[in-house]
Amino acid sequence: MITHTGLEPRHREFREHVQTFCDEQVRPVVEEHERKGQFPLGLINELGDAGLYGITIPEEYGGEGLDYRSFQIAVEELSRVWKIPAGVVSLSCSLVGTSLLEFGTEEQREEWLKEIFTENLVTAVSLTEPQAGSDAAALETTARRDGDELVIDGQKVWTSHGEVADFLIVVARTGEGGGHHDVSLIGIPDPQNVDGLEFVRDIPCMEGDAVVENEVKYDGVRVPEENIIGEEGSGFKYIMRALDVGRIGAAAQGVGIAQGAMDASIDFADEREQFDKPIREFQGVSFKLADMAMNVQAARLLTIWAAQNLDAGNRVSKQAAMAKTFATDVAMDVTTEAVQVHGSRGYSKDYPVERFMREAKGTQIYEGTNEINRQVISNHLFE
Ligand code: COS
Repeated sequence: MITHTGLEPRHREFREHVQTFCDEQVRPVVEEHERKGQFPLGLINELGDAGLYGITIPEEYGGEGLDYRSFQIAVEELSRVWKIPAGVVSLSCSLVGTSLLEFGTEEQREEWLKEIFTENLVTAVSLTEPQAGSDAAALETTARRDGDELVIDGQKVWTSHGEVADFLIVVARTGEGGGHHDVSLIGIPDPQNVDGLEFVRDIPCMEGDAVVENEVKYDGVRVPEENIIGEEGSGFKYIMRALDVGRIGAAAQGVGIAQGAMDASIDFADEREQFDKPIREFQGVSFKLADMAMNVQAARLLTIWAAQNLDAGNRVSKQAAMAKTFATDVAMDVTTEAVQVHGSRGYSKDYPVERFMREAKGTQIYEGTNEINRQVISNHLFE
């Protein structure tokens, strides 16, 4: 049965559960963490205890065994309050979860995937390099064989959660072929205690200091050759496939951020009075709110469509790119207008909308810039 909210009862209950979690565990800690520039490590355990970490990971590997529709709901509702925990959930279920679940060996799933989601471990993926961002296949980090070990050398940037991660996947070249054909994914457990692996710095970001984005140096890092995830040389396709899922996560973040900014704008426009009436009675404000409502709902429906396609077992490169691009562009527009509706208060840090605006900007860039995602969409139009 579909309810008037468009949610099946199980998804409606799940959404209420996430909202309760956000009210009790996330909302009270956002301000302090943001002010101190502290990554919310403690929240990850609480997410796990509440069944909100390994959402799409099968129960046999420590997850919740839920669908991507639930993933979309959780990431959206968390982002509506604070994007950082939503980003942790999204990355662990998508880039890391998908890579291990779909392409890892049974041993890797048993050993790594299960531990990540049983112990609520923080995960990271080292893909982007200074000269290989949008052109991901141009990466230069190498993993050369030495006996039954791999020796990894290179430099990465934008490794989210790197310095707090308990498990990391590095994307590196394991052959001489060039292009995307000799790229492999390599699992590195306990990356904080690996010789030659250095988290050089936490890149200061527009989003704020609580977010962790590392520059990472790999200087002769040795791991067993069994740490290659799935087939050697297939890593580029694996990470592209995982990025399809990650882009649905980014889309859900965009929807949540936009919804959070819209909620705040509605409250503010109702309370704030100028010229003896609430500012929502001025068309200059009320039309902004109407546009926000239309665009947020359109972005949500596109994201749900992408998630449902993934649940149906379809390849979702086009759908995920469409949802990601549209929803994150909406997030940027809505948050910018939300600051405007709040006037000078919106420009201050006393209200949450300036943070939503900073959060929105990142979503247009990570998980593939919106320009690259438009390229992915248009490529699929000619198939
Ligand atoms: N799922 C499965 N396979 C995929 C895929 C996907 N979503 N996307 C591409 N592939 C495969 C292609 O089918 C192709 O395989 P074949 O060699 O068998 O034909 C191979 O991967 C290479 O694809 P393509 O030629 O399209 O690769 P490009 O080097 O042109 O790169 C883009 C494509 C630009 C789309 C890719 O580099 C990209 O997404 N860049 C952005 C990177 C990004 O999102 N970074 C953010 C990281 S956040 S951790």
